[in-house]
Amino acid sequence: MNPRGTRTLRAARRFTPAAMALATVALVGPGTVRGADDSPSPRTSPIDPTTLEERSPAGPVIRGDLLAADFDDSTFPPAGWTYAPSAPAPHRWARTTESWNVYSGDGAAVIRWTDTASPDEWLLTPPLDLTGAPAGTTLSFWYRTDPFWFTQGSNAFAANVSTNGGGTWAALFSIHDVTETGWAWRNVVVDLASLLDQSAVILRFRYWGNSAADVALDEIRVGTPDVAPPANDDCAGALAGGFRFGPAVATVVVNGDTRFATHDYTLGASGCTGAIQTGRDVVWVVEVPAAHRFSAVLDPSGDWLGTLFLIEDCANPAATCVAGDRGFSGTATVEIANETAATREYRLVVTGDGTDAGEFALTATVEPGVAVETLGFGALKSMHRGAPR
Ligand SMILES: [Ca+2]
Ligand SMILES: [Ca+2]
Repeated sequence: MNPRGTRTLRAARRFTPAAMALATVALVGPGTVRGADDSPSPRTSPIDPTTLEERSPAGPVIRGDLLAADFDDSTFPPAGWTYAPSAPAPHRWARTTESWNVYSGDGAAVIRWTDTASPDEWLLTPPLDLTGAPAGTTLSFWYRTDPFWFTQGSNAFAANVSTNGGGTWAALFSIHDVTETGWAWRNVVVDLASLLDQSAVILRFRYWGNSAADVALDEIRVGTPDVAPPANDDCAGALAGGFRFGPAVATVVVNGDTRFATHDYTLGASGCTGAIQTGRDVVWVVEVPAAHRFSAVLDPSGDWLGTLFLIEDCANPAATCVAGDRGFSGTATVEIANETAATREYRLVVTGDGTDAGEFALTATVEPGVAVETLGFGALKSMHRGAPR
């Protein structure tokens, strides 16, 4: 519980000869990845998302009814925005289409670190009239960097607000407040309640200082949350709301939608779907009686890759995932046989490959049918009694 001490320790390590050698390697460019915990991360965005990608829990989807900048169009800065670069390219905000620097869509804004120039780059939104905007009006954006490189000197990445035409700025977000956990996409969500009487609100995305790291910026929205998350947005909601398959023998078809869910459960790179799950997710409780099996088929509607997996512990999905499927064939299927003499309980998580999300139909089946030779005596007894009601 001493972040500053941790940073100091890591900074000190960074200047040992061995660490410097690693740093030199790390700066070579594409293909470099972060090493063990004690070695420094690269300052340039690692390009291998299967090795490093992680995303902060996504908040609710914010509609861009007052402002939406996705950098998907080739115009930069976006129409109505203001940007006067102070540093030479590429150490200034610019549009990128590099997949690892794009959170969603076709493009994002990116700025490259430097130790020779002294960038102080202000990317400014058009003035926004927030008078009359509803309660709950929120700024949301995604950025990707390693906060470690902003923990020394006067380097910073920040979001600020001005209500007097840029005369003075107040803080909305600072990278200095972010826990140092390496390269990742992170979501910033700021309630703008204190600004709803202001008619000319300018937001600033500022990068300054040298010897920091690259920052990518995407999906900037000002508006209200779109739709409330579904009741089974997480394990607690699934349990409380009775979103449940089993223990009764049955085949059930339910419809769902992950687009307005939050992202709660991540498998990590070695997850049992064979991919990293970074999408919004919804959950069902699964009870499988002794000597029964459970299967589920996810059928996404529309153009998204649905993924589902079964976990035993919501607090530790990666370590307790017992079945998963990425769903490249259109549908995704999981199956588990309970070969024990007791009812087993799982959580079924429906999510998307990468950050995909959408509507879906889910067919879930609880049925008897574990091969007899694998059963213990208790399970056999349970089978003869039939399925619990
Ligand atoms: Ca984008
Ligand atoms: Ca969720």
